[in-house]
Amino acid sequence: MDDRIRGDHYRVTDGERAHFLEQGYVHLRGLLTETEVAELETTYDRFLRREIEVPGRDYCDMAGDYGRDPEDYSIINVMLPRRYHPGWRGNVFERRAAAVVEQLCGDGMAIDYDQLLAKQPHRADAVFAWHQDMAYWPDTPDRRTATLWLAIDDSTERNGCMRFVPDTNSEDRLRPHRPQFGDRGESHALGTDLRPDDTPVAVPISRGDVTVHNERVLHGSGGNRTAGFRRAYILAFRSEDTVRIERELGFTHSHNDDGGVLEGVGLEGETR
Ligand SMILES: O=C(O)CCC(=O)C(=O)O
Repeated sequence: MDDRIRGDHYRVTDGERAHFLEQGYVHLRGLLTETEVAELETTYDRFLRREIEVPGRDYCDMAGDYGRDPEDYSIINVMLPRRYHPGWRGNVFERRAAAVVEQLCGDGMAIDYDQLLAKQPHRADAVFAWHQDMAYWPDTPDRRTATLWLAIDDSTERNGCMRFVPDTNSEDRLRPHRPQFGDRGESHALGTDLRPDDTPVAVPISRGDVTVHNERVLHGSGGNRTAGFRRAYILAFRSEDTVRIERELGFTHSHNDDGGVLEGVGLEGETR
């Protein structure tokens, strides 16, 4: 076993922490062992086969509108798996992720939401538009955020690994975003255009590795040009205070909530 792992703990180096704080993201190798990933994968695939019920729009396509036939989804998005499968709460990914987040962000952090994003094989259109997560979320005083993106499959440039534009987290203003597939009642995805001087970095990672990013770094991913799935399991942590404020607003990250989409948040013309 990797000497960075001790039970639920995973040791983050000073260099990795500095990379996260300065560039807005970091790649952490071997957060989970093969045995640990394989155990999570069993439940993950039950979600994909729809053996675990996920109601309404919490099972949707992030590369199309809500009306798309599930058989034709390009990026299967399962929102809030721990809500629909309580047996996942407290799993090894949640525990080890919490240890990472404490080292990157300090204490008083909580899971805000979890999510599965699976790109179907041979789907050039399984493109996740360039965005900053903050464009989707309410503004709150405590902006600490760490989103862990766990690779269930090796994630490569050919199957659509994560790409980041380093240091965009330190820009004063959020970029202007717009809905990608109709209005926000018809699909969830928001996107923004790259600027000529943006220099994206592709971050291929192995099964069991994570990338961790903050709420303001610009990121996205390309289509899947391979014969296999590109499966990711995501855990987003924000401060306990922020999560409390979100819930008071009725914002739970469920696409089924009335408060699931905040009108005007992050859209073109808004400055924050
Ligand atoms: O899985 C992807 O390709 C994109 C995920 C993403 O944007 C996120 O987790 O914030």
